[in-house]
Amino acid sequence: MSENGDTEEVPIIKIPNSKRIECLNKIFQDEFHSKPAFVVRVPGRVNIIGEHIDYCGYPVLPMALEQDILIAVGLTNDHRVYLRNSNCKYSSIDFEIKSFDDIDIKPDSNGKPFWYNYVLCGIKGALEYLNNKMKHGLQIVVDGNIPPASGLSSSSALVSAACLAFLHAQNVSLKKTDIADLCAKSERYIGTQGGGMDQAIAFLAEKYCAQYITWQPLKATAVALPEDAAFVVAHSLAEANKAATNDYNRRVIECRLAAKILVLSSGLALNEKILTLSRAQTLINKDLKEMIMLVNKYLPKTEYAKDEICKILNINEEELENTYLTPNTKHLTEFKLKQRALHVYGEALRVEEFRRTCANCVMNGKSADSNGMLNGDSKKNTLIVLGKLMSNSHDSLRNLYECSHDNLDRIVDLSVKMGVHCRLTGAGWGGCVVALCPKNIVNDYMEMLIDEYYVKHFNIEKSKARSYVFATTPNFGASIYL
Ligand code: ADP
Ligand code: NG1
Ligand code: MG
Repeated sequence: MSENGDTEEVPIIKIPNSKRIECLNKIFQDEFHSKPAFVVRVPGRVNIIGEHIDYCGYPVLPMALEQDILIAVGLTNDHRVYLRNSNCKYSSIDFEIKSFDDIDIKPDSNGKPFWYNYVLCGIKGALEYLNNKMKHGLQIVVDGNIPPASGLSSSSALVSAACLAFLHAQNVSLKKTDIADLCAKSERYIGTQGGGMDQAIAFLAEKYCAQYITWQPLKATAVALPEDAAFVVAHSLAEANKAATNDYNRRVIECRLAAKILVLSSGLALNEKILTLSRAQTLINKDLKEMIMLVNKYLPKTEYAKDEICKILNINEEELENTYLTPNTKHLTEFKLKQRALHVYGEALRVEEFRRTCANCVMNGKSADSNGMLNGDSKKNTLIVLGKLMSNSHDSLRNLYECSHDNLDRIVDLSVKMGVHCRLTGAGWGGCVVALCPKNIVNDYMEMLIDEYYVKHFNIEKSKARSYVFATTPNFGASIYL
C-alpha cells in the first residue's frame, strides 16, 4: 500500500501522439488559427464501493477511467474565455471574465445546467483562489469521451479540467490535494452539494490501483484489487443530470438532519450547526454497528415532517430553511432520515470490509507462492465476499437511498443470474453499473449483457450495443500535456 498525493503537483508530461490529440489540435487550429499552448487531461472515474457517503465524511473507493476530458488551451492577452467543444451538440460561447463574483452560474429555463456552466464553475473557483488576479484569457476546445450524466463523473472531469487549465494559464500550480479540494468547492457552484470524491480521484488516481479516499485532510491510499477480478461498466441507457433535479441535494440535507437529531437525542450539547453523519459518530463515540442501532432507536419513523424536525431541533422553519436546506430543497415538507442514515452507516461498513478483504487477498497472495497466486479456494472466497458487498450496496441504494432506476435493477438481476455481482455507480437515478466479474468469464458476461439487455430488451444493434459495456482497470489521474 502506498500513500500518495499530498505533496505532488499535477504532472506536466510530453503530449502523447494519438489520433484524438491530432483531431483536437486540428479543431483548435481551425477555430483559433494557432496551435494550443498546452492540453490538460482529467479522467472520469468509476466508484467501486462507497456510494453517497463522501458528503457524510466517510471513505470511498473509486478508480480513474481511461475515458477523460481533454481541454486544449491557447493564451490571449484579454480577459475573455473563448469556449468551443469538439462535439457540435455543445454550442460555442465567449465570455468576458471580470471577477469571480461576477460569474453568475444559472441553469436554463427548465433548471438544467448549460454545458458551459461546468467550465464556468472551474474558472470561478480558480479566480476566487487567485483573488481575481488574471494574466491571460483563454481559447478553449473541450473534447470528452466520458458518457455524460451516467455516474462516471463527466461533470467533475470537466469542472476540474477547466480549473486546472485556467490556473496553469495563469502560471499557477497547486498540490494535487489542494486542487482537488478547490475543484470540489468549485463544482458546488452548479448547485449540488457534492462530497469531493470525483475531484479527489481525478487528481489522486494511480495506474493499477484503486484509491481509498479519506477526508479532512484529503488523502488517497492505494488499494490493490484482486488479480482475478475484472471490473465491468455497463450503461443502463438512462441518463440523469444531477444538477437538474433536487434528488441529490435532498439526500445531502436528509443526512445532515439525521446527524443533528442523532447527536441531540444522545443528550450531547451541540455548538456545530452543520453536521455530517461521520461527525455525529465521532461525537457520540460509537462504532458503525452501534450507530445503526442508534438510528433505529432515535429515528424510528419512516418519514419526518418539517414541523416535526423543527420541534426536535428546537428551531423555527425559517432557521431550518436558512441553515440546513439548500435553495432547491427549501420547499420540501417530508424527509426520510432513518433510511438515509441506515444506508450511510451500512455503506461505510461495507467500504471497510471491501478494503480489508482486498488487503488480505494481497497479503495471502504474497504468502501463497512465489508468483503471489492464491490457491483456488481463497481466491474464490475473496471474490464471493467482495461480490456480496457490491450486491448489498446496490440493495441499500435501491431500497434505503431510493436512487436506483428500473434499468439499473434489470442489469443487476441479469448479472446475478450469471453469478456476477454489481451495483449502481455514481449518484444513480440512471447511469451505469459496475460489476465485479471473475476474469475468466468477463467476455461471456459482457456478451450476455449485450444479448439480453441491449439487443433483446432495447432492440439495439449488436455493434452499437458493444459501445455501452467495457471492462476497465485503474488508470492515471490528471495531467498537463506540453
Ligand atoms: P456525471 O455523472 O457524468 O458527472 P452530471 O449530471 O453530474 O453527470 O453531469 C453531466 C453534465 O456534464 C452533462 O449534462 C453536460 O452538461 C456536462 N458534460 C459532460 N461531458 C461533457 C462534454 N464532453 N462536453 C460538454 N459538456 C459535458
Ligand atoms: P456523479 O454521479 O458523478 O455526479 C455524485 C457526486 C459525488 C458522490 C456521488 C455518489 C458530485 C460532483 N459528485 O457523482 O460526490 O456523492 O454522486 O456517491 O457532486
Ligand atoms: Mg457529476
